[in-house]
Amino acid sequence: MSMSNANFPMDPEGRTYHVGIKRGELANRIITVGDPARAIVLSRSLDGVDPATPAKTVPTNLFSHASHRGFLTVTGRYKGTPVSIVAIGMGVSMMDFFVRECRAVVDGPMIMIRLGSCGSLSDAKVGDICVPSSSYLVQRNYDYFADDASSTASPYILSKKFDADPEVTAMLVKNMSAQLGDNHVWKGVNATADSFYSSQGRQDENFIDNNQELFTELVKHEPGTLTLEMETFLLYHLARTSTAAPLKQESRLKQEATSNQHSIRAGACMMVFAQRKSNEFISKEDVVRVEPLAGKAVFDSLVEVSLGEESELHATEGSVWAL
Ligand code: R1P
Repeated sequence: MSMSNANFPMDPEGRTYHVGIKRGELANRIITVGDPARAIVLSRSLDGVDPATPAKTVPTNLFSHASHRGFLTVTGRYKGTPVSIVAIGMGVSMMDFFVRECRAVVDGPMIMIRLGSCGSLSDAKVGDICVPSSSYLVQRNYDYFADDASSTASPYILSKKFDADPEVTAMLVKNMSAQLGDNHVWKGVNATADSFYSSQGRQDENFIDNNQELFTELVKHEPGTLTLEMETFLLYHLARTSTAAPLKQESRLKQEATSNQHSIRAGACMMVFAQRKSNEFISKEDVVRVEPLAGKAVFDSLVEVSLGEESELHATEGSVWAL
């Protein structure tokens, strides 16, 4: 398919280049996951789904679109409210494609909540849920490893923290506790790493990583560090740097009145898959038990948060959830 506009490529139908969605296919309330299989599990909680739908299949009453770059979008309703699920794969680059391309095809305020998996640096056990109220970025310092490196800089660079939306975080903690019990829900700080291995302190004898002291450095940088994963920082960062909601023409005046607001509210929660202190990894049975419960808590949070009157600006006519 030919694209136009090198600055923000779209096809003649208005589909974005990577996520592959167009106006009318995406709700302004989105749950984002890494694994497409998780998106399909979560889609079973949406309204009107036939419980006999075969596993690994998107229910036929929902809209779904799989893009050529590996993004899967599912749109339907939860308790009557339009919601979308978008599986993005792994890493901050994929989060960047997701947030920017979804923002480009929806009018008005949006809420985006990530339901991911993570490693725990704290006492949170495999199968527990962590809800980060903020996140920082851990980047491999490539220059440190250069042949002519002369600096005494650290092999890993740790950024400042960016915050989640406090109301979304509180809602997630409340709804996760209702699904899984208070003693399985943890609140704290997340570290998003730019890789799964070296920047998360994994030891690999095939490479020079100089990461033996990384966990100590993370806790020194931010004592509340609970978790390590690969996307949340960028979601919080882009929400914080989003400009005022792009509204329909008739609402421009209202937009001017609220021009100092960000158009995206973000939150995240992660299931602990890897316990980095005990070196334990989650069982398949625990994933099957926890994923749908965590998904319901996120959907409940997505639809309970008020986006204000602008959230009704979507034309449901011509949109996939009006079918
Ligand atoms: C690594 O295995 C992947 O799992 C975690 C990390 O952030 C990374 O994307 O999250 P997801 O399960 O959401 O993909």
